[in-house]
Amino acid sequence: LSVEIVATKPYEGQKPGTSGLRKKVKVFTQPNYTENFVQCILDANGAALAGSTLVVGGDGRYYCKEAAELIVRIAAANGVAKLLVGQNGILSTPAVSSLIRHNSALGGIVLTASHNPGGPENDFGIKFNCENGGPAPDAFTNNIYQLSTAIKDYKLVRGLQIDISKVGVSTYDVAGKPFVVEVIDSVANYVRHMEEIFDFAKLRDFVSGKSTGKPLKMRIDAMNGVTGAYVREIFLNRLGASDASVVHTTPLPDFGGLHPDPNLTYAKDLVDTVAQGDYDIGAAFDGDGDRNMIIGSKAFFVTPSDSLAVIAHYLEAIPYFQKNGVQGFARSMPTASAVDLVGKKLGKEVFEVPTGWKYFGNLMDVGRLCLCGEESFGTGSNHIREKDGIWAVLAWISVMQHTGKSIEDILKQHWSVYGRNYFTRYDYEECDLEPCNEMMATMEKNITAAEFVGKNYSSSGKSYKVKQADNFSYTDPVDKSVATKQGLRIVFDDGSRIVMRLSGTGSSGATVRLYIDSYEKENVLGQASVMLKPLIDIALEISELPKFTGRNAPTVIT
Ligand code: VG1
Ligand code: CO
Repeated sequence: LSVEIVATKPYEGQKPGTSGLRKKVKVFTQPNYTENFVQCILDANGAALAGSTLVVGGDGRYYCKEAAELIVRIAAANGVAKLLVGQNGILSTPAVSSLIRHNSALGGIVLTASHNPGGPENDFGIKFNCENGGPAPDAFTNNIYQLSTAIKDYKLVRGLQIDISKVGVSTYDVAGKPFVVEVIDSVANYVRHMEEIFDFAKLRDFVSGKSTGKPLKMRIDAMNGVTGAYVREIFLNRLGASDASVVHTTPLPDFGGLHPDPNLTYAKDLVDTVAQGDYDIGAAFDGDGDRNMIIGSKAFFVTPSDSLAVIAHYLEAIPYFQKNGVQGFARSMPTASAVDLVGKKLGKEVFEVPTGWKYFGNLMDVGRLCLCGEESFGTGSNHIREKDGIWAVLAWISVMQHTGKSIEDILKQHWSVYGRNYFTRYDYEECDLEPCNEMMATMEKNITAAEFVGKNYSSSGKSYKVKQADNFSYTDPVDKSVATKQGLRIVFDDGSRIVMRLSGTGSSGATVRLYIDSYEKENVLGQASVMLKPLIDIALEISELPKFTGRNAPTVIT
């Protein structure tokens, strides 16, 4: 087979966001659009690319298969020695991360727009993960973007025929050199990895009811995303849960019209079902399987910030940590600081990084971080370099088994020890970009003015005094790289916080995210929406959000 050089022209806007490049399918299917971006990803690897192994797979959304086949032809032409491709192009994001690490691959190309809706009219995405299994850091993605603005041609082995629907190894001769494509079972490696981390025998006895006399009643909703295949193998086949425990387990190109974003709005079906039934635990994942939502009996909601703190508290219940020890913890800046309190009590380092999993990788690589999370339903550990939805559910079932308590009781006990961080996030989706930029600029100017610190704000009988305000910037403790403008942040005297930033994962317009975090030592059993109302009103006043966006209510509350 021979290599063809195809002339092309740059497209504007091939700039990866918080987690890869995400655009409408119609954008990706323009002539050479995907080809350009893939070529730039490969070029960004420089000399390391020749003779390397790469992992390729995605969440099964519309255009995944076509893109995977295209990547095979472009990678072959660029001197890559071997590709590991998920069967039918299917691999969850955590599975890709695990595969990269287990195969000492140079990296992986993940085909997903994560929690964004799929289908011909909706979103597609491409993300590159590096050698450590984690999302490419800023310097790397900036390089991809720079290359995309100047690309003149890409390489292609047009005649390479590949059938990714069948597991097996194919070897090709590309310009005199062997090129290997191994189509792999999408779930086998990941399931093995989970079995190394958790005590599956113990969990099986717990789930089936052998050790308690009563089967654990669960409802696991894969929302027609990629986790379906993994969920069936792990919860049904390995842990012996009943068939009715899992739903929506067929990955579909348009997610069957569902919006696989595990939160109280988009996973409403799960929440309603668990609220009405006699379930012990409910869980849902996003399209690519890195996010998770955990709810207890009667749909008792566990905020992701609390979930992280509870898992941190009980890490000793998980064999992986018994064996490897417990290093530090971390959370993204907008995430409520519940885990900080656990870290303090256990004498562990706690890091606060910008939004996006790529910022956790370095700390894990040098052995300072073993557990981290984000308020956006992301939880994970140093077993891989991505957040991991199924891992989080297995961690929670381990905690339930270990304590013998219900999810609600676990939380209530946690709050009685540590106090409670009430937290909410308001999303204003698909706003016009210009007024949002103006709003952020105005607010930044106001909150960084000298007289802002010390100011008092009151609402509904509660008063808050500004202690600190800035646009968050972060210096990576390991490689000293600096990330600036990571979100506007107002911290009050009592530790309560208002955070505001624009999303970096949308495919059109602007999404404003407003995060509210308020700590209470004693008053831990209140209702979050009531407790946070005064601070929300203050945030809307300071930001003048209704004026700039024309919105009087958020599109999603989590
Ligand atoms: C969002 C979340 C962020 C998460 C990112 C990727 O980013 O807020 O915490 O890391 O999505 O998650 P943004 O820039 O839209 O706020 V995933 O599951 O979509 O890869
Ligand atoms: Co995701």
